[in-house]
Amino acid sequence: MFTEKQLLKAKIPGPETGIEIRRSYCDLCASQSPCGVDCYVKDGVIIKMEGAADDPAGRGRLCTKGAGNRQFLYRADRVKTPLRRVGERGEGKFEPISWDDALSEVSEKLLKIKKESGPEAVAFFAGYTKWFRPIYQRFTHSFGCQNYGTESSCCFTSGLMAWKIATGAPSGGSMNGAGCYLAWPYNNYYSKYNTTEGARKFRERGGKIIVIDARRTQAVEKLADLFIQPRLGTDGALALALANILIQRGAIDRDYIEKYVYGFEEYAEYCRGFNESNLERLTGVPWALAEKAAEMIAENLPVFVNQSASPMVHHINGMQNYRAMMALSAITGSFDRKGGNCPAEFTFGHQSAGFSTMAHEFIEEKRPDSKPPIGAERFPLWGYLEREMQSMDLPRQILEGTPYPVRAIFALGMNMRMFPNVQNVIKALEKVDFFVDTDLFLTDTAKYADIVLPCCSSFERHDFKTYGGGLAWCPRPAVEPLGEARSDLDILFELAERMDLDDELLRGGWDNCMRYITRNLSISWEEIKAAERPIKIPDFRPYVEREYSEKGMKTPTGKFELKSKLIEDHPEWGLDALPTYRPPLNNVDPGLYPFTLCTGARIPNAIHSRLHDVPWERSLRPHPLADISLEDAEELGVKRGDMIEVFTKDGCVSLGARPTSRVKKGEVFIYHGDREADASLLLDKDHLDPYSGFPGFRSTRCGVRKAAK
Ligand SMILES: Nc1nc2c(c(=O)[nH]1)N[C@H]1C(S)=C(S)[C@@H](COP(=O)(O)OP(=O)(O)OC[C@H]3O[C@@H](n4cnc5c(=O)[nH]c(N)nc54)[C@H](O)[C@@H]3O)O[C@H]1N2
Ligand SMILES: Nc1nc2c(c(=O)[nH]1)N[C@H]1C(S)=C(S)[C@@H](COP(=O)(O)OP(=O)(O)OC[C@H]3O[C@@H](n4cnc5c(=O)[nH]c(N)nc54)[C@H](O)[C@@H]3O)O[C@H]1N2
Ligand SMILES: [Mo]
Repeated sequence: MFTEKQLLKAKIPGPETGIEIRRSYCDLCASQSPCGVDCYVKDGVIIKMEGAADDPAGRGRLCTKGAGNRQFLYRADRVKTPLRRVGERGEGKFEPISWDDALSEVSEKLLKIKKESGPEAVAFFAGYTKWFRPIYQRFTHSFGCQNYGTESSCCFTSGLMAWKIATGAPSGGSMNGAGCYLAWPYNNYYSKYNTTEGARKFRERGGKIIVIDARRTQAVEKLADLFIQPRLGTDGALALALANILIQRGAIDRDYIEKYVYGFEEYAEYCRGFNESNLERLTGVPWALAEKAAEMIAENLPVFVNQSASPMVHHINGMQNYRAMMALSAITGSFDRKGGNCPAEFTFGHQSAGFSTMAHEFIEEKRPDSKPPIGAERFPLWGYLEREMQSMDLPRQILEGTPYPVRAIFALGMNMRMFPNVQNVIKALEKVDFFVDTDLFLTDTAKYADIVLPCCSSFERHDFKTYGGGLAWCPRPAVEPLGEARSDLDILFELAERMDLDDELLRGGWDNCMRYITRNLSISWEEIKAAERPIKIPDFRPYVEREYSEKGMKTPTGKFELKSKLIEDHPEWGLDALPTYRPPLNNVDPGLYPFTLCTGARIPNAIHSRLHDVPWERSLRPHPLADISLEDAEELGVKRGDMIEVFTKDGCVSLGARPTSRVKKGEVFIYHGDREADASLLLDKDHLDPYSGFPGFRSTRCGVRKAAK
């Protein structure tokens, strides 16, 4: 028998120790369908966390980031009360205030600005965090404007827009049933660890994997049957060349194209321009390798194309490159069949779970007839398709006041380094009349706020989650919120009440909203809420092959549009209807800036601006590093760990060099959330994709030199 002391030391749950296991989830990255976590709770404190074995997403595992959750949650510098700024913006001097004072001040100031300058003078922004989004968007609408915008202005949406214009729907599907997985690009060992098992099993079953990545990554070593390494941001030219080879060799699905594809002839003609004579010059990829890839695709249909949320679209030509890649799905007849990319519908937020909810109606019901959202004029395709703020244009609009002035920002978790050119974002934060930020920590961004509201982590709140295969779950708090922290939604509901918004649902709180959102289901909100674990929703409808194609796609022509009718019909937008290719780099002197900079390729131990201050995570990479090629390191005379400077026309950062054979000569890779070597300082505020508004985070001309001692 063990003594109580031994049991406690081993953290064994039970009546002897008073340790209880409560199920919660990690909200660090996959916040749509996150990894379940078993929290070992003693006296209201989480003393241990483990991946929950029966969880549909994590299946018992936690990644490098997830393993640091307890240190993240209990960081000593959690903000525990609302704060009011008493020093200069950015200085970091605040005084604690009561919730009552904080929320009165927020509602009074926002209502005053609304009265003086109209509801559009307030921008409602959210950073990475996604769990509250449908409710937050409705909140913005009920306030009277459409200036709801998020981190999705530079993540995922550009690809989503590409699918929407081609097929009228978001894309789902999986490699189950595929012959070939086009991992373009894919390094989930770092970015989405819980999905790598699926790729490994796919390959074991005989599936072929082609990894197309600007670096030789872990995924290349573990999974690739074929590896192609194009230069950064040149993927569009490669995709068009692959299409050209497939078309020339007749390795396409004529029948599918005839029935379901629009614009094929013009597209095929355009693809002819990407051939043996220019491919290597445009992309760095030898023609023979492209031929090999095309053969592998043709011999292993259907092909499933990876839906990368960022690397493909973090370029000023990103959306067009993405369209060129997706086109391969259509011309090979892989679209809308098992093992290919399939049309899907969002269930809640951006998660497709195979059943529908009323989330869309919930948001749209209160959409006001207000001025167009920020960025809609500058990025008309975004404005047309997304109908929310293109947040990349927020700093500009604040500073220039056109097409209308913006005087206040209300933010849930804003990180100014998320945007290109943080210098410019700071100018905007200094200019606004009122800035509220809600966060767990007093971040460098929150230091510019007038009021900081303390919010809680996933372990301290209720939530609603859905998972592919028709599952839904309503996690409950594992512990009470730290200090006076509140959940973001509780803050919004209380503000709705205080601002007297004309919205019964919001003023009725969480259950009221969720009852509305789930009211079309044949299971009640109360039943979903009562379940301890994710449960199957009876309304789940399995995917039916080719049903969507046969019914007619939700595009102007009813077909998969290789040539966009929508863009064709709007010549005033100045955009191309075909997935045309143009080079990614900015127009500065290549003599001064001979390298190409990629900021943001994921590292295992950080997520954007988060986890850098979590000791376990930080210990894995104590100082910011730049990956450069062995050849460049030699030419620059730098060894591993030597300090180098990476500079652009906008700024300069110093960081350690990490010479590696993974990287191509002439390219430099740095991470983007470090405050000591802030990638955002290096980026041009106007280096943006005219189709989507997405920044060219991953292809900017730069210089590199050895730092003076
Ligand atoms: N240069 C460069 N920039 C990039 C990228 C890149 O690759 N390169 N990637 C882009 C992409 S893809 C993304 S998704 C964005 C990331 O978007 P960011 O918004 O930069 O993401 P984070 O830094 O993870 O989180 C922002 C803040 O949210 C706070 N937070 C965490 N949980 C909560 C919560 O529950 N409520 C509230 N209110 N706050 C919370 C965190 O403490 C943090 O301060 O960055 C983009 N920016
Ligand atoms: N650990 C960790 N995990 C994360 C995040 C994090 O910050 N940290 N962020 C989350 C978020 S918000 C997102 S959006 C996802 C992104 O997840 P992923 O899509 O996996 O994105 P990355 O790791 O940035 O890029 C994948 C690969 O793209 C390559 N690459 C970069 N630019 C190009 C290019 O122009 N062409 C080609 N062919 N390859 C290129 C990089 O070398 C890299 O190996 O990760 C999520 N998961
Ligand atoms: Mo992202």
